[in-house]
Amino acid sequence: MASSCSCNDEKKIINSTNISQLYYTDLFPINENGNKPTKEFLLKVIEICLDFIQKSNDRSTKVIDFHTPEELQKLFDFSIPDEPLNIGQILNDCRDALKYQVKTAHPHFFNQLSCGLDIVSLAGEWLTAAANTNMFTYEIAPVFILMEHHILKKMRDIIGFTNGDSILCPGGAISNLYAVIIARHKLFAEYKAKGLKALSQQLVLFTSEHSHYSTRSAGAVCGFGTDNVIDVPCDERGRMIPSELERLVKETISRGDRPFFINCTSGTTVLGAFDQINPLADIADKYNIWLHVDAAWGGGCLLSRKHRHKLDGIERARSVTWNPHKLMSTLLQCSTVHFKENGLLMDANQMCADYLFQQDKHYDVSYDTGDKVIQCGRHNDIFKLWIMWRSKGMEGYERHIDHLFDLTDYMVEKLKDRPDQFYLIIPEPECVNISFWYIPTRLRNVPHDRQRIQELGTITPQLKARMMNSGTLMIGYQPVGEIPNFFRNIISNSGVQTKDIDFLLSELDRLGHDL
Ligand code: HLD
Repeated sequence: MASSCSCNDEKKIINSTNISQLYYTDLFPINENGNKPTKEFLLKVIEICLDFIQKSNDRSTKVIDFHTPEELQKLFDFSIPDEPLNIGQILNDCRDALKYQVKTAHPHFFNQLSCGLDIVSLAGEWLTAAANTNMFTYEIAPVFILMEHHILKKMRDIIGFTNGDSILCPGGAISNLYAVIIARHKLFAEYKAKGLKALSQQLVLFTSEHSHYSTRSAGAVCGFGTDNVIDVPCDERGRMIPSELERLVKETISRGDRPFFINCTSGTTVLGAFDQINPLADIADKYNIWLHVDAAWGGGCLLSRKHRHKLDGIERARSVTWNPHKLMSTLLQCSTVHFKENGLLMDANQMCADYLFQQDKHYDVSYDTGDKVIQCGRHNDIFKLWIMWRSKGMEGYERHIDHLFDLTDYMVEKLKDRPDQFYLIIPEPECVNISFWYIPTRLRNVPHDRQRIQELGTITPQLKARMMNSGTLMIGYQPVGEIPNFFRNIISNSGVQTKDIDFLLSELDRLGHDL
């Protein structure tokens, strides 16, 4: 560590034009005079990030430089050395990490529910990292706690909850877990102290067969067991069938068990289906069952006058999950859960740790939100949402959502124009998920029977492998129930244009016609 931390050398080091030879000890906070090298180092890191962002927005670059895990272990030095590495090496490490990273902001990346990179939200994430605070008390995060308060109230207003409470969570699955915990608390408040013995009946949860696996996971985590999370059949568009739900609820009651939680999905992960909330809410009311709406994916539609109707009846739910890091394009992660009734989160989860949540502080301790949650420390996920929302305003966000759906319509039209090459599984998608098979030349003029469907299911992962190896395009695939592997294309990057959809279709044909 030749140049590190020798105070006599400090002036020489700081005046040096080559920061590569410096060490972490020459930067803040070890070097209290480290302003200049710290600034130079961070500006270089920003340059590396800007280069990555510029390439991600350049359609002539690849989406991915794919290597197998074995190859990447050889290409990249993951080891921790005994001796400190100099800043030059640290900058190289930063560059290399991004070199092999998938460009999820590239307009030819259609692989995940969260695509794209909003620049204002990114600025928010950078500022958040600089502030580096924990979100458990007002004491150490006053501005960000009040920001959460305002934005979460705004989101509840948009949902149609006139009162209530909310919290930001690490991901939609945990948001859904909170809903189950709070529903259980509402029914059996003594569970908190007495545990499983407090449950006088077997509690049963209902969710559609197409819903996210997190309701099942919450059933396992909360002590009900996955056998007591019942999959409700769906119609051909992937929406829960209300009459099937009622049949299963009645069956549960006749067994002597207690139906207690209905998870209604607004935007299923694969097909993008919206369960019809009102008929499910009628059943929830009739049998006094907690209704949760998992709008992790589709919640963004609430910002659009054109698409909001897909969530009609959402205000009848007792809880709602809504992830701004999906349709709203806030940087990962940003996930919220909202409750119609105020006070339940605190009541269910409060542990009153007196080294954090002292009740005799000199301010209103209801702003110490850390005692409402099961996780203690919370990352600041609000600033990147707040600043992005301010930059767009309500109008800009509506345009953002409408643009994604307009492009989806465009792509569906183009697929319908080429029925020899593409087979749409859901002809009229409800969300920005487009489910389809690509048909290679040899399967074009054959009947669409079981055998062709099986072959298309085999071809799909082969075409995905070609995409990854060529690095030009990424689209996800999966089977659903009886339907073998098919592509699920997601348009959630507001930078995508019609020319990118045109590229997607011709690139699939270029890569796959001879399969
Ligand atoms: O469960 C999730 C599935 C996906 C996806 O298929 O892209 C959650 C997310 O994405 C996500 O972005 O939080």
